[in-house]
Amino acid sequence: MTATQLIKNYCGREISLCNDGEIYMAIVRTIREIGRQRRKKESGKKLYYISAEFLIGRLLTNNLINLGIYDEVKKLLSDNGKDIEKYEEMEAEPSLGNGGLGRLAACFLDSVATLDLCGDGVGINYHFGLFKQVFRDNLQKEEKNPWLLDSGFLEKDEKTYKVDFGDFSVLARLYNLDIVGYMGRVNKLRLFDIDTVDEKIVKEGIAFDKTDIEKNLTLFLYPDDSDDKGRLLRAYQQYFMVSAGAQLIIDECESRGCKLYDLYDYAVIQINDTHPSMIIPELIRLLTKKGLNVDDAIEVVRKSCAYTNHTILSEALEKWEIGFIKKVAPGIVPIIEILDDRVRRGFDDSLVSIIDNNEKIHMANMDIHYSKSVNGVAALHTEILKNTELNNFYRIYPDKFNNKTNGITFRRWLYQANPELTAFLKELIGDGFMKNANELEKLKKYKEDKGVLTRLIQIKNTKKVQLKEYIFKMQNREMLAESVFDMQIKRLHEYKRQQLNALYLIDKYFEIKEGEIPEAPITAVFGAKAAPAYTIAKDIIHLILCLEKIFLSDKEVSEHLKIVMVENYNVSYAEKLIPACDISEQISLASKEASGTGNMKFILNGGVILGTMDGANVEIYEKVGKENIYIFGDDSETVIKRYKDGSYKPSEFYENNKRIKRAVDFITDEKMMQIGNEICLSRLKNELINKDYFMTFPDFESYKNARDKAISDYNNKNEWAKKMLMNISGSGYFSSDRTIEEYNRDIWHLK
Ligand code: 26Q
Repeated sequence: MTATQLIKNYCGREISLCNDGEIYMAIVRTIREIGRQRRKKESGKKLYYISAEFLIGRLLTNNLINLGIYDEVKKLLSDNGKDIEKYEEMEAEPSLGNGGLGRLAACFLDSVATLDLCGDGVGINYHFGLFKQVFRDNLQKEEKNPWLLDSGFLEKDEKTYKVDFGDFSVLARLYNLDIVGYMGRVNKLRLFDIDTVDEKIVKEGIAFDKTDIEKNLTLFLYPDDSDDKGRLLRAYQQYFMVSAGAQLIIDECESRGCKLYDLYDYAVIQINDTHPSMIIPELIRLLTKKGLNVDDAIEVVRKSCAYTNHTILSEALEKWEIGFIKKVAPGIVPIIEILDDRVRRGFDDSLVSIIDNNEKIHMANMDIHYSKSVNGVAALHTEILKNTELNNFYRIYPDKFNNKTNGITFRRWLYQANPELTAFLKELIGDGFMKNANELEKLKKYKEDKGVLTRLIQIKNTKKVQLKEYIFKMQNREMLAESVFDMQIKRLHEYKRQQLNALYLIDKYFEIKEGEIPEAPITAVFGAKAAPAYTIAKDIIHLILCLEKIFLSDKEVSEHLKIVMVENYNVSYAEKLIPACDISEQISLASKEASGTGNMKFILNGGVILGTMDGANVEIYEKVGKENIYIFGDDSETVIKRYKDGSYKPSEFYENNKRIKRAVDFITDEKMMQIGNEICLSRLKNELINKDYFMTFPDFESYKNARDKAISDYNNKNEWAKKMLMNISGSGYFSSDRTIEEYNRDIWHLK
């Protein structure tokens, strides 16, 4: 049956007579039905991508595109007087992730299915997911983010698995979501939940009783872990995910013919950062329960697991107190002790042991010893891991370490987010790039073609006008479509340096007040959530929101400089923002951003990067050429050296650099105090002057110069459009199809 027939059937009567809810559900059921038909029988080896986050975004449009029925459905609806956009907007965005790591997992699942590989995601079905961000009194407030009822894509499975915690057991219930490859196969995202969870226990904002595990286990992603109760809940979540996941894997492999001692021929388990690391001891435990001896179980697991590191920040290199794990998952403690004992006997280096002298378990260390592959996510990041952070491990296992530079799915970040640009590219170079992203290079020959460059500018303007209208609708904020759209949209973190961006904007404000008008009006867009317990990050949001108000109410300033901070930045918002961006801010302190993937989405849509030589920016620089990217700031070697010798004194910069002092002092200026919170603002100011751990001041001047230059260059439309074109044509390498082909070639060996 065609999509048209299916939708008509599910509607049960004339489409034009149905209400929106009925039509929405008919589309969803049609997608599910066609998905069912495209599912393939599984045999042999399968990938299990296990992750605490899957930031998949809305599914309706994506699935219609990937099934190849978008145009058909759109026409059917419009023939009946309905606009497809309405149904696209009705879908609640699944709230199952936070940032880059979760979005990467989603892009990977898309590419795995598109490349016709057999592989599922494994994670948790969080009812309220990551919190919903609202702004009140220029502060971030957190609210619950219910999404389950308004999605329709999640399907309950009859499978359940018993998970034994130290003091009680729960039944893990499986839910499935179809992952539809582009003209490819259909895989699944497997999400575990418990039936006893009780949404009603969430009272004010996102506050709830953290001790009532049977009621709260799957409510939130990353519950506040600033106290022991919160940390304990995180440990329960992690063990829940890996125990149910391990049972599912063993179950499925056995049904495909696995005899357990050959598990690695049936499963490859990619561990996404350390959140799922307990799957290693859990699998060993389960295999020994099923009769394997410990030595065999360890070897089987080592050959089945692979670990990806996404950060070198110490906060994310998880360490669990052994006492916690004894309470949550006593069954794996003796296994972890055996694993640690073997390491200690094998290597005379306490830095590579699993359990340290403070009785803490270093999850990454366990991953590295007991998996077959360790990868970083961009060339620079992998080099830093090998040469500094994980050097002791690299010297033991040089062959395990490998790089897999991140990528993004072009289906969502080009075809879906920017149909106007996609259509134009097809016109120019045919549709070969849709299967082979490297064909975007063909665009280079149009570098001097005025007609092509003009069209690129027109498309960018179209996307800017669309965004302007959307933001007006959502936040009642006016934007000038003719201004430079400069964007920094990512998790809020000091190392990403939203504060550096804000200091520039304060400096610009002073320049304007002194009559120095920017060469083009500037709209600085921010989108960022701060972890609820991350005080300084919330202070930075407060600063940005206050600046937004001050600039807006100042007539001299507002026509030249505006800030727009979007509320509750998420994947759906990103799809609207990215195609409309002129300058993309990728300004992390060199050496700190493992890769970044937003950077890739921007260049694919003709946004020009203003950034440091960090993460994947380094590789983007190589692909697009130095005239087409604005690089500033100290490089990673300088930064690493400065940390080592402890020579950085922010107060010296503050005292000696007038611009820096003026901008920093403004944080507690009278104007700020009138609308801001004194405690937050003083705290932030002090932090900068006395600590500035992520070294914003040393990069300030070169950042200012580079940003001013970019804004001035923007005025030369033709030259700017050339940069856009070179960015688009150099972006093919950053397709997640390329990344997944490399994972499969080097690690997974599927098919
Ligand atoms: C750790 C301990 C306790 C609580 C929370 C966490 C925690 C939570 C989330 C640690 C890390 C994360 C998320 C990390 C993340 O998103 N990393 C990003 O991964 C992207 C994909 O590889 C990279 O492109 C980004 O550079 C990296 O920041």
